[in-house]
Amino acid sequence: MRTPSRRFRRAACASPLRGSCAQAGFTLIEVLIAATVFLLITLNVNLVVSAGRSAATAGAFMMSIEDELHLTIDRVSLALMAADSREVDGPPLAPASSETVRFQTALGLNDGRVVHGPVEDVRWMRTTSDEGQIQWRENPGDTTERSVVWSNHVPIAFQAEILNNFDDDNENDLRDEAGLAFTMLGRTIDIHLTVAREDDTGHELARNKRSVVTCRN
Ligand SMILES: [Ca+2]
Ligand SMILES: [Ca+2]
Repeated sequence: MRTPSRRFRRAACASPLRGSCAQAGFTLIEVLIAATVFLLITLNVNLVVSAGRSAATAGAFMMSIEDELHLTIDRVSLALMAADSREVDGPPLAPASSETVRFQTALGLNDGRVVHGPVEDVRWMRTTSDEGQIQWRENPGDTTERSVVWSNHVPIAFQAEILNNFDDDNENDLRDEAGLAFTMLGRTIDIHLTVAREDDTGHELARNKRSVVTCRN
C-alpha cells in the first residue's frame, strides 16, 4: 500500500510543470523555512502599516497646531492693521514686550477730525498654570463688552524662553517674552505667538510664528 507521501511525489513527477522528480515534494526543513519567511514578511508588513498610521496621525496633529497658529496670528494682525497707531497702548520697545495690546480703529474723518471705533484689546489670559487663551475684546470692562476666544493653547512663555531671568534665552531679541508677545516701534507692531498642545501620548508639540504689521494711520 502506497503512503500519501509517495502518491504526492508521483503526482508531482507526472506534472508537466515540474522539473525533475528529485525536486518534487517538501522536506520539513523547507516547510519550516517557508513558514519563517512568511512570518517575517507578515511582521514587516504590519510594522510598515503601523509606522505609516503613526506618521499620518502625527502629521494631522501637527497640521491642526499649524492651522490654529496661522489663523490666530492672522486675526491679531488684521485687527492691529486697522488700528490708529496714536491710539495703541501696551507694546513697548524691544527687547521688552507685553502680552496685551489695547487700541482703537480709525474709522475716517468728520469735519477734519479722526473718528475712532470702540476700544478693543487682544490679551493672553491664563487658564492653567502654564497655558492660556487669547481673547479679543470690544469695550473691555464695560457693560457692553463683547469678547471672542481666538486660541486656547498658548503657553505662558514663547518657545524655549525662560521667564523672569532678564535673559533672551531663545535669542530672538526679546527678553522674557510670553507665548503672545507684542513690541512696537513707530507705526510697526511686532507680534510673536506660540501655540502648543499635547498629543495622545502626553508629548507636547509647539509651533511659533512672528508677524510684523504696520498700522494704517
Ligand atoms: Ca527671547
Ligand atoms: Ca528669559
